[in-house]
Amino acid sequence: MGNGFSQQPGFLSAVPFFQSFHIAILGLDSAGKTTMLYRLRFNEFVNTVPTRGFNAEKVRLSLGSHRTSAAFHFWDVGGQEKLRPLWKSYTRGADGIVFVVDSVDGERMEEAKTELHRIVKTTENQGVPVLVVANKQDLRNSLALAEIERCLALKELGPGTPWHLQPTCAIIGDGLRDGLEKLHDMILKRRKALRQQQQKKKR
Ligand SMILES: Nc1nc2c(ncn2[C@@H]2O[C@H](COP(=O)(O)OP(=O)(O)O)[C@@H](O)[C@H]2O)c(=O)[nH]1
Ligand SMILES: [Mg+2]
Repeated sequence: MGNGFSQQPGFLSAVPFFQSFHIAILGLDSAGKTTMLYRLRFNEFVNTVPTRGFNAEKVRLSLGSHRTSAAFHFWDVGGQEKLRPLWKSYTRGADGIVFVVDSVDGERMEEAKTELHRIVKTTENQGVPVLVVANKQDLRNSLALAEIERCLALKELGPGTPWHLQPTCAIIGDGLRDGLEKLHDMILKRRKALRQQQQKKKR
């Protein structure tokens, strides 16, 4: 007899589609990752201390043109050099990566570029969308977006990795929501493409 659901696709499509995403927040130490996480979680500025391990928070956000409610599980991982080998374990199975850079730290832009490209090229991360966050844009001496795009060689991430560069100020939250909207879009597009690929294989 079955439960009849299969004959009633209209019923199922009326149930709001619940989305859940696993997002790894990476970047050099002091870029503003933890400040961003707490701004998203508590909607206020939280004074941070350097992250030794990781912070994890679940944040529910309404995104997209349909204002679909989605649960974001953020993993904010310490960015000090000795912690970077751990990044791989947090990006395993991630739907998206947020890579935060300090827009004032021109000296370490090259180092940020190396880490970004390394993590994106890890086999398990192939095709995972990346939101590159140019943080601390409130500071007078912050680098311009075009300059950051060039320093990080974003165009070289290859056609296989969707990315978006978002200017932000994590202490007041400017740009964070717009950035997440973009990341959400990129993740949904990728999921759709993967589904279509699987269907093709089945045929
Ligand atoms: N001016 C400014 N300072 C920021 C911003 N975001 C973070 N900070 C400061 O940068 C420092 C490092 O931030 P934190 O979140 O601990 O960096 P993390 O190591 O990447 O987690 C802290 O003193 C923050 O208050 C920002 O957008 N603008
Ligand atoms: Mg931190």
